[in-house]
Amino acid sequence: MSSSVSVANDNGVAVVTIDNPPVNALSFHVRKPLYEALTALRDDPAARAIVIACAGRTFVAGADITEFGKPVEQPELRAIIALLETIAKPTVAAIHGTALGGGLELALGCHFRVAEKSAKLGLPEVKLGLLPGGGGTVRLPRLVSAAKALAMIVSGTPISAGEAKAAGLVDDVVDSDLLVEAVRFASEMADRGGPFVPVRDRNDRLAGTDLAAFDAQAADLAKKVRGLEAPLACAEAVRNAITLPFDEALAAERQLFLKLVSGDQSRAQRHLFFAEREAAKIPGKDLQKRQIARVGIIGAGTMGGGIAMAFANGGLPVTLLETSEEALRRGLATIEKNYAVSVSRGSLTEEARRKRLELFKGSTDYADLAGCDLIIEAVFEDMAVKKDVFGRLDAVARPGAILATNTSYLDVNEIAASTSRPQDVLGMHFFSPANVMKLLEIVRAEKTAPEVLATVTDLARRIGKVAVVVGVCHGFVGNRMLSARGAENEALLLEGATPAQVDKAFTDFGWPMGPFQMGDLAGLDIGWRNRKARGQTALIADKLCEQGHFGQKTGSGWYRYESGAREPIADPEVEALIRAKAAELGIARREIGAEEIIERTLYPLVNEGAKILAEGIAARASDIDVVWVNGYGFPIGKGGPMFWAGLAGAGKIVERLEYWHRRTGRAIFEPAPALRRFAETGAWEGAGGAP
Ligand code: T1G
Repeated sequence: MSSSVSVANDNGVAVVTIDNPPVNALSFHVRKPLYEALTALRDDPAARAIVIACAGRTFVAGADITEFGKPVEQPELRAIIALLETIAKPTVAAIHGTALGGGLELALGCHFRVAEKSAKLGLPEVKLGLLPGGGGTVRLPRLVSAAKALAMIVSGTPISAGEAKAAGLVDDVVDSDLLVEAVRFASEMADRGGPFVPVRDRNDRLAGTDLAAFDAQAADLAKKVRGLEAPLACAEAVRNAITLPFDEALAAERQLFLKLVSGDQSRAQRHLFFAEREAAKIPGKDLQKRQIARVGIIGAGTMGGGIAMAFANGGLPVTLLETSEEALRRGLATIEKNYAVSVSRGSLTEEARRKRLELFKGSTDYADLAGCDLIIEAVFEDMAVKKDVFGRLDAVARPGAILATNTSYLDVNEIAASTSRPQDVLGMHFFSPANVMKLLEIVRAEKTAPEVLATVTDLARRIGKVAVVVGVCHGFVGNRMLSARGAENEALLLEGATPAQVDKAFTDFGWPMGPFQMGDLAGLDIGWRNRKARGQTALIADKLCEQGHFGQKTGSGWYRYESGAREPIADPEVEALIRAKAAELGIARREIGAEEIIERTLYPLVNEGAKILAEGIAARASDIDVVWVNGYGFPIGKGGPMFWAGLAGAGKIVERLEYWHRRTGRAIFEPAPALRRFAETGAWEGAGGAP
């Protein structure tokens, strides 16, 4: 056989082992020998049964995503599964790690599935803008019911081996010796004798499916997809499994798959899949990562408390430091309340809550941080306060401890320089709520040691964060580009748009909400305080704040809110204020369409990204995409601002920026040289490259 597929005979049971590190993806060089092995074993009298297993850390984690968009080499996965279903002797999939996508579909081609207790099984194709293309939408419902299959396929979330057993997806769950147990199972089946019914011919679970209930479930799921095609295609394919004969449903699945795989949304989501993994790679050979066994957090406010929870959720003990017992008690009480809410919502068990709270140690004494391997400061956003904290940290922290600041804006180099160990200092910019938001901007200061970056990037994965390393500049990558995206917001209002029109252009584009509704959610007073601190103004927003309209928390901001409700209601007083300001400034108002709104907000966003790339603040264009998708709600179906620029046409973006630059004279519209080069070459500088 080949290096990727080997066959052994264990007392008459043929064991076919796939070995294609790191995740046994079903690349062509696996599919071909696998097909040949199964063909040979089908008619081999020496093989009474067949077990398909994988070497390494996981069962097959799917088709090879890097092969999508390229000419398909035969045999395809579907042919291997069709072959499997012609085999009369019992076939068993031995599942460990993660059986995902094409991997689970391969297992569904077997008569039986035996899984290790810790295994996970799922069809996550929807997260790549696809649907299961190897028969998963037609075979899975035949085992677990249409409703369960719909939930699994539209969410893409894997289930545990235990849940899979309960659902009828796997036949046995074993604690250990998976291969021994799978061979024993296969041998017993062979002893018992056939006929062995392939999944394609098992219709009991589908018979009597309540189609109306199914359609209601699908309609409910469709509400949450915000313009993404794949979830809707997934629901349609599973419905076909209920209403059509097997082969017709399978053919329909194929057509839906081919349409999605060549579409922009899937290309965007596949780009993000690899971009997130690329972002986590720190240049430098054999970097010695440091041990992180205990974390210290300074400041138990909203950010400090959320950060502490993120680490406890990742299983790490946390020392939470505050200036007073009273402040500490307040911070710990908020954490306890947050966990209690999660338990009441059923997203956390009582046992897990208890275990996580045991990981917290409160203190008001800096000396208690001496045992921490990483200490993150989350205190008031003031340079003098930060320097004082880092000076005290420098005195108590053990040698080799990593010192991090959670600043959103301040100069991390200046903070590092206030210690005797700048090589151990960096920024860890969490996003609020820090225990929920996935993005972590890791800010590399001039002297930050590479192994410190590598240690913290690794740690980010351990606590379920998506990490991106960025350089030091005002607002780093995310907030700096956010300012560019928002620079025209007020001008658009003064010239004739309403907050609702601007927000609708954003939600139609695919954002969860527009800038004005987002402002009201976050609180307009935060931006107001920052502007005042930097001597900047915003004509209308400042006026609203002076009148005490801070957004949802005061019941009115850019919109009005019924008491306690979150639904924004257009406020005629705000529109009157805008009109009055425009008249005062002699600005003629006119109709402003969605296209113009997107041009004057998202084109400057891309343009600022190009500057950031050229300055080396971001190493790759794809890093910027990861920041915006995971931290600012940029629609995943568009791949992030830099990927989207390729889809939208960089030439057109440059042309329209030039137009607005000529018309307004405003610097944010002056096309950046890196954007012009992207328009010419189709490739962004840096490792990211063109879509
Ligand atoms: N194809 C190609 N490369 C893959 C891959 C795949 N399916 N999965 C992972 N890799 C690479 C990844 O890029 C990284 O490379 C390395 O493996 C380790 O991955 C017909 C249409 C399995 C849970 O969506 O979710 O089947 O950066 O860093 O954190 O219906 O990888 O080292 O060079 O993520 O331990 C469906 C995708 C495909 C699962 C492991 N399957 N993979 O996580 O490691 S579509 C998926 C994952 C399909 C069929 C269809 C995770 C993982 P590098 P990693 P990890």
